Formats: sequence, C-alpha cells, structure tokens
Amino acid sequence: MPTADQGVLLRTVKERSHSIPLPEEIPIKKVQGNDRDLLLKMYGEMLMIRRFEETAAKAYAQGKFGGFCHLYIGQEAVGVGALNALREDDYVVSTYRDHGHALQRGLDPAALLAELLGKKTGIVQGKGGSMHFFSKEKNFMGGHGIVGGHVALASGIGWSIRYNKKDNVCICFFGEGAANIGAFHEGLNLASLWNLPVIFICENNHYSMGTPEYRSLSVADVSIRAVAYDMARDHFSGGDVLDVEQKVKKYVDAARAGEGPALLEISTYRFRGHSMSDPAKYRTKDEVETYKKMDPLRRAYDTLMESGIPEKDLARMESEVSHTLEQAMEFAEKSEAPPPSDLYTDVYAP
Ligand SMILES: Cc1ncc(C[n+]2csc(CCOP(=O)(O)OP(=O)(O)O)c2C)c(N)n1
Repeated sequence: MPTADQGVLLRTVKERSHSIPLPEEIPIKKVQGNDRDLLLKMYGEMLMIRRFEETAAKAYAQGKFGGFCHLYIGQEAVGVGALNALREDDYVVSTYRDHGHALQRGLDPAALLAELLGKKTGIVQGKGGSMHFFSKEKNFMGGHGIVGGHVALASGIGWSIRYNKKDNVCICFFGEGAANIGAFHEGLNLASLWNLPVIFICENNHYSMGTPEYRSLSVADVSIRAVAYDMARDHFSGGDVLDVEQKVKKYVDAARAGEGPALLEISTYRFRGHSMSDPAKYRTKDEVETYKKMDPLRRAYDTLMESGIPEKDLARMESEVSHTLEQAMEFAEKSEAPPPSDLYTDVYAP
C-alpha cells in the first residue's frame, strides 16, 4: 500500500461496502400552486409509463413478442422529473431501458407497442424493437443496446448544438454499470473540454444485471467521477418526482446559459428483474419490499391526496390511461408485420 510520505496519495476508500444502500423515508408534504399543478401533470406521466410497462410485460408473457425487454417500473420519477426540466426542442439519448424516456418525450404509445410487436406501424417500422425506440421529430436519439456507448454520442449531440449556435440541451441517461465503460470517460472529458450543453444522468438502480454496485464500482459514488473532468456534479434520490425536476432544472438552465455539462447521479430502484427473462434471485425479498414502500408513483399519489386533489380526479386519470393503452394495444395487434422486402431498406443512409 503506497503512503503519503513516499510522495503518492493514499487511497481514500478504506473499506468497501457489501450491501446496497436502502432508501431513506422522506415524509409526505403538502404542495400548492404551480408545484401542485406540475406534480399532477407528472403523476399522469408516471402513471402512463407504469401502465405501459405492465402492458408490455403482459404481452411479453403471452408470447406476443420476444427478444429483450427491459422495464422501467420503479424508476419513473427519474425520467419524468428530469425530462420535465427540458424544452420540447431539446435532445434526449437513452439506453435499452428506454420505454419511459420515449413516452415522456411524447412518442406515441401505439407506435411504441407496435414496435414491440415488430409491426410496420412501429416507431422504427418494427425493425428496432424494445431497445431501439427513436424519433427524429421528437429529438429522441435512441434507445441504445451497447452499455455506455451512447454517452459519447450525447457529447456529439452537444457538439452539434454548439456548432449550430443553438441554445438546446441534451440529457443522456445511463446506469451505474455504464460508468465503468471507456466511452463514458471519453464522453465526459470532451463535454467538459468543449463546454457542451449535456446533462449526464446516471440512474443508479444499484445493479448492473445481477451485479450489485459494490462488486463493480471502485468508488460507490459515481458522481465523484465528474471531479476528474472538472464538471459540475450532484447526487440525490430519485424518489420524489418534484424534487428531481427542481434539481435537474438547475443544471439544465445552467447548461443552456453556456455554463457547461454536469454529471448527476440519481438513486433509484427497478422493481422487476434486469429484463423480462431475469427472475432477480440475487436480491432479497426484504430489500425489494423496502424499496417498494418508497414507490415514487405511490408517493406522488399520496402527496396529491394530501394536497387536496379529489380522489375521483386521480381515478379518472387512471381510466384515461388504461383506455389509451387498450386502444394502443389493439392498434399494435391489428397492424401488419413488415414485408420481407423491408430487409433491404434502411440499411444505408440515402
Ligand atoms: C458493452 C456491453 N457490455 C455488456 C452488455 C450486456 N449488458 C446489457 S445491460 C448490462 C448491465 C448494465 O447495467 P447498468 O448500466 O447499471 O444499467 P441498468 O440495466 O441497471 O439500467 C450489461 C452488462 C452490453 N449490452 N454492452
């Protein structure tokens, strides 16, 4: 072990943790005025994501589609809170766990379900599937299957914003596992060097597939990695959607004003396995139950009730969401599969 008097720094991490952190209980507080309106809107958006994911899970279990399918259930407050801090013309780039981010950017749930089912009416004509949602019109730049690879793409998007002298911002989502990939470090380095308007959001759900963070991260706090690149950083809980929106907005506004990128680590938890084929036996029932008690969707519901929103208004939102999804599923099921000749289209850019 090197020592300080030999002219090298001592290591600061003396003992590694052998457990993942459990969520802190945050008391429910009343909200009013604009905050209450925003929370109501964001509750509806989280509800749409939760029910969409349940619809996708059911269709998968019924064998209506196969391949990879990574659900966002439990993490909704991160995507919804963070993306409410953006303008409509801003950019988003995501991972294979992209359903929630895509819905939040306004991609049509019917086109997304059709994509899952591999139909021609899907958001990318049935050729991408669950991991590759994309929409040029909505500046939703994917859906990417290579862990961490898209972090460098986000810096490329940031560069194009600066080059074109626009005042947009790009949010890039990834998991803590991606923070160990080379492209993450390359992306952060260039974003800071060139002062790019990119907010890197690490959705730390504490597991990379079945590997807990204490077996993959040399330093448990991912946000500290920003220090190496002279970048703004923050680390907070993703349990309260309003809190996430307010915190992320600060960094988005700063990036838009030319103050450069930030690395934000937002703690969260996925209630399901890594993907539909993962029974998640590496987690204890107690751990899962502890996190479920802090369900961000339930928290938003309870806060709204506490803040005087009538129960019937929330029930109406629930039935509107189910109606939209029923129609979306019907559309997806009735749609045609792409013809075999589609194998030869979209291979090269025109
Ligand atoms: C470069 C690369 N290596 C390995 C994989 C296989 N893989 C898919 S998801 C995943 C775990 C990533 O975990 P994390 O980044 O924490 O995101 P989470 O799934 O928890 O959202 C791995 C190893 C991959 N897709 N790409």
